[in-house]
Amino acid sequence: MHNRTDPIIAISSAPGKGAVGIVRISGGQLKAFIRCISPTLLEDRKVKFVKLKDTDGQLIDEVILIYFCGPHSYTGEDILEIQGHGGPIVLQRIINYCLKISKTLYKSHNKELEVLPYLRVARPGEFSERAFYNNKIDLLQAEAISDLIDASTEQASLGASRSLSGEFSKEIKKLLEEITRTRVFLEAHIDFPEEEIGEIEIFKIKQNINSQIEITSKLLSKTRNGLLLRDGVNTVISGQPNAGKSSIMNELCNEEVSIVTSIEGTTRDIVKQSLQMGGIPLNLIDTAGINLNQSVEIDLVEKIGIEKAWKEIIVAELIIFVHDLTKSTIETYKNNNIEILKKIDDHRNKNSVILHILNKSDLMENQGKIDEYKAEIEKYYDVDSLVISTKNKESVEQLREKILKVIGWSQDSGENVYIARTRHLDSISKVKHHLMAAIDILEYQILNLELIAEELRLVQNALAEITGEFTTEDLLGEIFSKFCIGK
Ligand SMILES: Nc1nc2c(ncn2[C@@H]2O[C@H](COP(=O)(O)OP(=O)(O)O)[C@@H](O)[C@H]2O)c(=O)[nH]1
Ligand SMILES: [Mg+2]
Repeated sequence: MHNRTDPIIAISSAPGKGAVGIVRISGGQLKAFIRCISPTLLEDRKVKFVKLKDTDGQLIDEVILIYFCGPHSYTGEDILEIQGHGGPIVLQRIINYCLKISKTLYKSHNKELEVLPYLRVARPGEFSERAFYNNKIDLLQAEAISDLIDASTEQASLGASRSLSGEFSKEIKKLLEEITRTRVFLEAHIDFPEEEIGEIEIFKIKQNINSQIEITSKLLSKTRNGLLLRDGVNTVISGQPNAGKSSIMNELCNEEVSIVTSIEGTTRDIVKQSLQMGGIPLNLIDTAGINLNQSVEIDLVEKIGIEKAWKEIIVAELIIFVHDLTKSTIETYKNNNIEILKKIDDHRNKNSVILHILNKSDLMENQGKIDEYKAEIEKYYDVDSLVISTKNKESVEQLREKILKVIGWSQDSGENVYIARTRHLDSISKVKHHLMAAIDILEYQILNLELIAEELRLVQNALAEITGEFTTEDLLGEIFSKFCIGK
């Protein structure tokens, strides 16, 4: 376990080559160190041009130094940024030089001291971890920094900036304050039982908790959206051969990523493509059509393709199941769909969603037949479905809208969504659960203030878990270890 106060050093710019590269050092006191590498003293937040020379006098690089005096820095400690030329070797040489300098000795009060004892290379995320422990940012903001760097769509980037600016934290803290107030009110009555709680007080507590449940529900749906923004949706296109799966894949991707032919079994391997839909990252996977028709000979390659398709279905979050309308009156076709969908239902992730797409509407002369099949499907599977034709741009657009709808993305919330993680969703769900339990005690059980107060305490913990005030060391370690080095 590394010490949390050791000075740390790392390359903070992106790996690879660039015009400029940045080495960053953070530590409690960097003044003595700076004196060794800069001929003159550095002022807080002022830049200085320096020729960095190795101990043998060899020029390492011409650099710019920027000093941020703690606590007014990213980590809350002293920070020195060394901006050199952006090559991996030269930046590594700067690091090696700093590590060497840190071991040199200087005299102070007739004692010989190391310039910067314990300077070491930083672990991933260690600068941000320090910022968190020094109360410069809370955990939500620290995570937002990492998410901002990783954002794969503009919407995700906006959502991360919003979290980083503290908007998400503010909502959590406001809810926490409300709950604390209700709990204090309850505890006062527990501590002084002679002041018996009256009808009016109970009504007030109930009202407070109900309004907190309402706030939590809104927060929950916002968080779900934030999660979509960050993690995207693993989407598998499935169905029997020739239904138009690859055509749908190509239309959604706006390019020919999958081969489309009228020959059954054209798609054998899985085809993956990442795209964004309304700002949501979608990992789209086209698969081999599932062939149950025993009379058709399936070759070994197609068989492997179908096995791969099943593996993707099992982990998918959205399954787009494509029906071929032109076969909607063929009994064996329909029975095969029933059998495949039953198997999908048995194997899929519990939280996944199935979207039924009825394709090739352009080939149907009789609208009545389409309506009939749609009604049949919706009744049998108890779901909503969408009729499309991949040959028609308008219906592909409807498909896009439908996908966003079934994954739970509400367009209007796109404007003020915060980026979120599964752990936030879990904690907010916990908050709602304990608030409901508190109401349950109030309404249906013998009035027990201690039990209600206990539920509210659990709510407080769950909220504090989100901002990092009440988060275990292990979890914190895990969160920061996923950051990039130098951040
Ligand atoms: N007319 C028409 N043909 C389609 C439509 N969608 C797909 N097809 C055709 O159906 C055949 C099979 O399509 P494909 O996308 O390869 O199906 P997959 O086997 O499910 O991937 C190809 O000849 C496509 O051109 C559609 O909406 N209308
Ligand atoms: Mg295909």
